[in-house]
Amino acid sequence: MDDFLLKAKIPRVLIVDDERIIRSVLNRVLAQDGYQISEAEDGQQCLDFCEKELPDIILLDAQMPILDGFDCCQQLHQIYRQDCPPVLMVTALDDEKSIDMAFEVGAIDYVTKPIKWAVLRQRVRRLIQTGWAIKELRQLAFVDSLTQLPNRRRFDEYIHHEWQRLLTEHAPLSLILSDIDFFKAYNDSYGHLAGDGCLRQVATLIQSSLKDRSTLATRYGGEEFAIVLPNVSIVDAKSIATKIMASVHASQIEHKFSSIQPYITLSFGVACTVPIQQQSVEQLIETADRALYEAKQKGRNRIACIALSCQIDDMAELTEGLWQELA
Ligand code: GH3
Ligand code: MG
Repeated sequence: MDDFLLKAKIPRVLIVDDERIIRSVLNRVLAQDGYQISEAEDGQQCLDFCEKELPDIILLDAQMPILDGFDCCQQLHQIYRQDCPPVLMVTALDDEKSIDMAFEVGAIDYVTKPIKWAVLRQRVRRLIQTGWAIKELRQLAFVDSLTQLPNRRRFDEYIHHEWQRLLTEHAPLSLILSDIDFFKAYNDSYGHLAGDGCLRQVATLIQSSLKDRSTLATRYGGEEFAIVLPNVSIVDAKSIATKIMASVHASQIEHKFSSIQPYITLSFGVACTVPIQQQSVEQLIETADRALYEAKQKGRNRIACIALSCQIDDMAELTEGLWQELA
């Protein structure tokens, strides 16, 4: 087995080709290198497989029934974005247009049939290593080491990306800012290490209250968390904040030094808008921050919502015009 394989988990290779004979030859050749190998017969089966487990590399045929390699590759990138496994196109098509199209839809490399096995094995090995290295770098750059949540840098990247996308989709973007109440008193009384543990616990509770793949919970800074909710109305964002609040309440993390309850509580600021050119991401963040400030002012352990602009249905559900709070 390759020395790099001994250092880490065994890479999973997904072979996608409608010809059984090609799949079985590729399988046999790559099995020599000790990979775990899975097979799919078309683009749709490839997407279905990835939903269950993301492989370390995908060897993708271009011409297949049901969903071809180009469309499949494009969809993989749309769904998994920066987490998309490297896609190596393996195909009989070697005309300039096909090659250009493969790279346009996000393939990382291209191998033409008839396959030169030694070249293919080296490419697969190199692409898996590169994919791992990129993953590690992203982890260092975009994940908060204390809570393991995505960090502020990732928040900035994601919210700007989603803003641009929803600007053309004319769909809502919600943001929840949440802050632990009386956390200074917690640190001062239980110690900084216990404070770190509490932050980890709260981060886990937030993360486990969220289901949608496009929702991103991040550590915004200190004891503050930001949750980006694309295509989510203010009413639904408020429900999600309520769910997190209930989950934190149910876990009863002791905080005898809080002025409101003997347990850890959070305050929430929820903001929502349907992005338009005349507004900015910064305005949405400022609005959520203002709502959070209101929640703190009105006694903490509550949710305040401000709609920067939102759908008519949502407006009808909000009392006091643009502003609502939940105790
Ligand atoms: P409020 O209810 O108004 O939010 O009051 P607060 O005490 O929570 O807010 P304040 O801003 O006064 O204090 C926040 C505290 O969070 C102070 C800081 O030491 C602590 N903190 C920030 N980051 C960390 C961290 O990474 N670990 C630990 N243990 N504490 C942290
Ligand atoms: Mg606080």
